[in-house]
Amino acid sequence: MRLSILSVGFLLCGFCTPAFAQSSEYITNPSFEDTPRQNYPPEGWFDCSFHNESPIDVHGYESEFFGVKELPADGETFVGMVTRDNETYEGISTKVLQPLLADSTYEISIMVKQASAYNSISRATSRPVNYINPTLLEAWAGQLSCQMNTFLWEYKVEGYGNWDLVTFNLTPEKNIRYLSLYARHPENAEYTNGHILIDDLQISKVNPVTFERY
Ligand SMILES: [Ca+2]
Repeated sequence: MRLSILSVGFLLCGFCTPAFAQSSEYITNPSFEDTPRQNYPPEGWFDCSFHNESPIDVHGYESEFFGVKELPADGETFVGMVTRDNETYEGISTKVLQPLLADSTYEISIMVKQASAYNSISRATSRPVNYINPTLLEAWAGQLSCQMNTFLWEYKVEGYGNWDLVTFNLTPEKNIRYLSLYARHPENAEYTNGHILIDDLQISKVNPVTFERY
């Protein structure tokens, strides 16, 4: 009888939304885990896309949305965000579980890459194109979701390759309650069709170095 209950439980879970979204000390679902699907942010994240434009996508290895067939850097799924030739771009935002405190220092890392293909329709020409142009990943802080109040850092992704581990230290001037990640057009460039894939966001507090006096 016990085996039967376990079997039923296992079968039922096959139809459930995967409960693999995990939390870190600061971020809900830092690995962007969810059921692969188009136009929907992963659990714990808000979509920051433009009105009348499609939201971001959650990709898995088997989903192949827009021709993307990449292995996750962590877990089962990752996020894809695009820039477009009509000047729009995509982003996601989350409320940090505990504020990143002013005058404290945090180490933040994230895995970033481009796929070899991200096939969609040009908004400018209505023709199929590969959204493969260089793209910036930008991080912003705000007091509300998707707010771009304080620019934190950026990283340029250019061309197909392996996952890049991007690490930087952040010392906020004000407490940060919302963290937002955007795909943006490179500065001084035309408004091009590009994309970035992101996975495995990590935030840890850097303890100040103390010196003992003898
Ligand atoms: Ca992941």
